[in-house]
Amino acid sequence: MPLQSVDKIWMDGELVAWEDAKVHVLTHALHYGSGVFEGIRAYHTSQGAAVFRLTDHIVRLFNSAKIFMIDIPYTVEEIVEATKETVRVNNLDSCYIRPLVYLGYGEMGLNPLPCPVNVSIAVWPWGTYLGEEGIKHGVRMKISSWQRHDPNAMPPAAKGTGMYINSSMAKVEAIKAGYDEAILLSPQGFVSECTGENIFIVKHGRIVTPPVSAGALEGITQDSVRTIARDLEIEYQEANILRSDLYLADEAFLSGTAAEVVPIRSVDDRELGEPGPITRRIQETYFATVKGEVDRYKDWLEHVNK
Ligand code: PPE
Repeated sequence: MPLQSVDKIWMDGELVAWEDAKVHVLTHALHYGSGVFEGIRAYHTSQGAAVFRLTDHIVRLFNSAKIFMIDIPYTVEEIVEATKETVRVNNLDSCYIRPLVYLGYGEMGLNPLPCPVNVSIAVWPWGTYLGEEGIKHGVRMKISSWQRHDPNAMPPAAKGTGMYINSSMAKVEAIKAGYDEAILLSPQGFVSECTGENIFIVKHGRIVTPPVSAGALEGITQDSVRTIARDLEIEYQEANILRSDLYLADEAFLSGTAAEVVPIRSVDDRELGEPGPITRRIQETYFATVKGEVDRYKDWLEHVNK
């Protein structure tokens, strides 16, 4: 998806012109993947742009940094404010937001501790990640031959930049084979998640999603789905899922900030068909929520003009 440029990017406390937001080729993170990031979305609401669960995302950014022992030279509140400012100055009504904390220029080698820590926040307009068709009729999934991280090789709770090579390999494999997206299994053989989304099945009226121990990121959209399901009185459970559970599910869907809530129409060519009723209800409520149309979830929206 080609980037659509905007005016400014926040870099280490300053708003710089989009085309000047550059780094040195010896930036540590470029060589070793030593960074952590977030993916956030701002939506158009009746009170202007609002960032969905902004503070929760920034807290997770700090947690990712803690796991890798990266000291962010700002507070959560400062990054929250800087994020709002970046959306505001670019005059965007809705956009994707990418805060990035990365080890910068000045040191090389595998000891990251002496490296400078840099922070940037970029925003850009980003449409539906898996396509309009996908949102409406579901996406075709392939179980990847690549496994999700073993928790003792790479910590699934962290959104580390380098960890995403694993996702990219799975994505390429799926696309080359003619599918939309990949599903990764844990080293123990359980369903973990997708390349950048959590996964859910619906069986006998109950939503089931894999636990963190299966290597999935604790998704903020996943948590929103949990809350929405609870309020709609739909049973929701975290449990290990087998590959065959996907094939035999009544419904399945995925969730993530970039992807939002997307139905799954087939897994390894086993058809699940058009989106089912539970998937639809969750999806509709989620889209209404992010636009500020559901009163009980108004606190999830952090308005940029307040
Ligand atoms: N699992 C992974 C591996 C993941 O990267 C994401 C977000 C999720 C689950 C869902 O988490 P959440 O966004 O909190 O609901 N992936 C981000 C990056 C995607 C990208 O292509 O880049 C995102 O959706 O912004």
